[in-house]
Amino acid sequence: MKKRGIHELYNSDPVAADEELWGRQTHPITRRGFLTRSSLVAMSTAVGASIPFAHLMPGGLIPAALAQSDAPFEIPGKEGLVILNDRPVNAETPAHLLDDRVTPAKHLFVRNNGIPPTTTGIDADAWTLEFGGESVAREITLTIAELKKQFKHYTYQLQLECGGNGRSEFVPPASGNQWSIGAVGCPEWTGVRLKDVLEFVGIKDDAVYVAYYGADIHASGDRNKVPISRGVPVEKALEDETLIAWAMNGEDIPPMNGYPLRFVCAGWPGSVSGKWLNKIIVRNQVHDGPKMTGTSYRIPCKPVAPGTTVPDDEMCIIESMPVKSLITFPKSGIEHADGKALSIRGHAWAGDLDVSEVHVSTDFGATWKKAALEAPANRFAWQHWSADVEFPQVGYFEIWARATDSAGRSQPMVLPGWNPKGYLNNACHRIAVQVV
Ligand SMILES: Nc1nc2c(c(=O)[nH]1)N[C@H]1C(S)=C(S)[C@@H](COP(=O)(O)O)O[C@H]1N2
Ligand SMILES: [Mo]
Repeated sequence: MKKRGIHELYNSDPVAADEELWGRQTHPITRRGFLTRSSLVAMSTAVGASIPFAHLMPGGLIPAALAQSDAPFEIPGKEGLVILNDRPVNAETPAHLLDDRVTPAKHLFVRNNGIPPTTTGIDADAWTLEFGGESVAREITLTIAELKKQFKHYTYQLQLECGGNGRSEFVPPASGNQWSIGAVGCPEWTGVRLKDVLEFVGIKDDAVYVAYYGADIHASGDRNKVPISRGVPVEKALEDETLIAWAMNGEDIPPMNGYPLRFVCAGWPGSVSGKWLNKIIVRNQVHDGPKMTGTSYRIPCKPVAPGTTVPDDEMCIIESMPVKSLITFPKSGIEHADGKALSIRGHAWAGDLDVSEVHVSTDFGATWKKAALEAPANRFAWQHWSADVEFPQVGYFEIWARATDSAGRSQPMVLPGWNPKGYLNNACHRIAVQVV
């Protein structure tokens, strides 16, 4: 059986795939919970090689060679991204296409909650940004041309990660786009500091929150509803790196990523970075716009057992994203010649914090080797890491990467705390390597 065939089968219908591939076995193998002693032979067959470190593999682990998908999808200008949903459009980036130090426009994921506005042919300089809310001193409107003229420009490399990145791993499953690992990117953004603009507009002493509205339309088509309007506490909003941006990587922001203007507030869930930005409000209370309440971008304040129904007043808004890393080279599933070291690399990031260390393992986490780690280009930029690894013999191996943040917290090897909507999965990324 060809590996490709298994990929396709599993991507289209995991249950049917399990039946077709393993139906005649006494102990059927499910995609979630792959490994039991009895399935070892079947698993080796499926990955096309023996697995020398099989005895170290945690029970229930699906080999990365089978768990990952790179089925092609085309959005103009976003070639190679994997579609998760087309209404609204959501597409993630396979890890190996995130190898660039600065994420190119074509490889930045797309996460839409509603219908994007049509912006082709508009006069971007005339696009307006309105200021309002109970705690704003002056209700004024500025055009992009005025923003560009009146305030100092800043360029920062800022990481953007959807709070639901990694959702597909949760058991019981969480509804929503089944992101695997690619709802993240780190382009360079150019714009003005929100704090400079808010200093000009003026905020009242009772201000506690700053929130955005965008020009996209609710998925139902109802113009009285907005798809999403989120915000952050004033202190986070006023950080140096919080931008009102009109450019990404020195060019117009791509249409699907918020052209002509977006809010960029790095380190927190991507949902706080409003696209097609047309209004900023300063609030005297925690913002209560769509996707601020209930189970949206909120997690149980205290850990709960998987599947628990959590009362509303025991849910807390997600703030800084947890430490995480990606292996961006090589691509999962490569063949590597026995006896030679393999140079691997990737990025790591840690929400509001820095990454202090990255370790890699080739034996399912039994032993770890420290990787070389670079400083970030600026605060909130992901950090590049690299390492050389060796394999003791031919066979199926996995490379795992684990980052540690400046507060000493590391990525878990297994799924972290369950929550109703499947946020904040920062489990280690892993790739498959066939040593031949
Ligand atoms: N106006 C608007 N802003 C938005 C969204 C949206 O649907 N509409 N999605 C948010 C979410 S959930 C994420 S993760 C990021 C995704 O940004 P990207 O599509 O540029 O990658 O945008 C955020 N900003
Ligand atoms: Mo998101």
